[in-house]
Amino acid sequence: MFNTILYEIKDSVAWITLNRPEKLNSFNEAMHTELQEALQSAENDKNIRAIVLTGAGRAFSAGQDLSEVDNSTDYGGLLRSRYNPIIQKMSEIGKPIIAAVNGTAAGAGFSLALAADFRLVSEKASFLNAFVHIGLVPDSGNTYYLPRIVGHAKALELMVLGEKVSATEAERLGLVTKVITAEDWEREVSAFAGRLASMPTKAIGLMKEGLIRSWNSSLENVLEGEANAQSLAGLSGDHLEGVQSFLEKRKPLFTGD
Ligand code: T3D
Repeated sequence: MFNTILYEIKDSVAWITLNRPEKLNSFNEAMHTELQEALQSAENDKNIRAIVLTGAGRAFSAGQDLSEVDNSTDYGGLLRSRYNPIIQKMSEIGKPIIAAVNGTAAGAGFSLALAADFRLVSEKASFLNAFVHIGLVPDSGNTYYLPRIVGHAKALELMVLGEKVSATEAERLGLVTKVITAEDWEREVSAFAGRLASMPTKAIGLMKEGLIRSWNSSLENVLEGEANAQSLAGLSGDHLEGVQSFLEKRKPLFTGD
């Protein structure tokens, strides 16, 4: 039972909703703990084949709850114990994670969206690297993912200037899988999550792992990693089904096995 998030399972998709709308879904200690538990639960449940992370109300998340910190806060410790395990877990979960960015994503809320595998973005949403405005540096994987998505120069600009980025501009920068209108929001997010949940889950997990590994590896290591991953994917039921359905000229029915 959660107090700061909602956790629902619908049609093989786990929906995690950050639920402190009056505080723009900013992170307090309980929300960190509960998000960690929800992600773990979604990872453990083999019937779940996609995860949607979204926010209640008008924000995705405004990052750290600033009423919970002051000059005596051990920021490094807080990151190591609360934020970093969430970001690490998101990269390790072998299932696609969609950030359904319903509204403002600021500070660590922006970082959280960056750590997802896909970003569906409401036309009303915006991104804000808010850290600089309170004399902090981007954290929670922001300096890892942002330059990899938008390039070094643009990442530095977004970090240093801390200007609000609209959904349209974010799409232009490559931050967005798709911008969705308010009226189509729920239908399109559900359809996209459902589409991912019907795909070969093991192969998607191996793709996530391979992409992360490729950043710090030589070509030789990447080639070896791809060969290992393909050996695993080749043993999956979904591979068998993919080949059979091709030969039988029908649509594949993937089960995640
Ligand atoms: O280890 C560590 O802790 C370091 C880790 C840091 C990670 C971080 O995330 S640092 C960055 C923290 N986040 C921010 O600096 C963003 C602060 N918020 C804003 O800049 C603005 O609220 C927004 C741009 C996100 C939205 O602006 P706007 O005008 O739409 O809304 P608002 O009026 O500012 O906020 C609405 C309410 O939410 C308001 O409360 P009230 O007055 O109605 O009672 C506001 O105080 C509250 N709120 C918004 N953000 C936070 C927050 N309360 C606590 N913490 C927040 N981050």
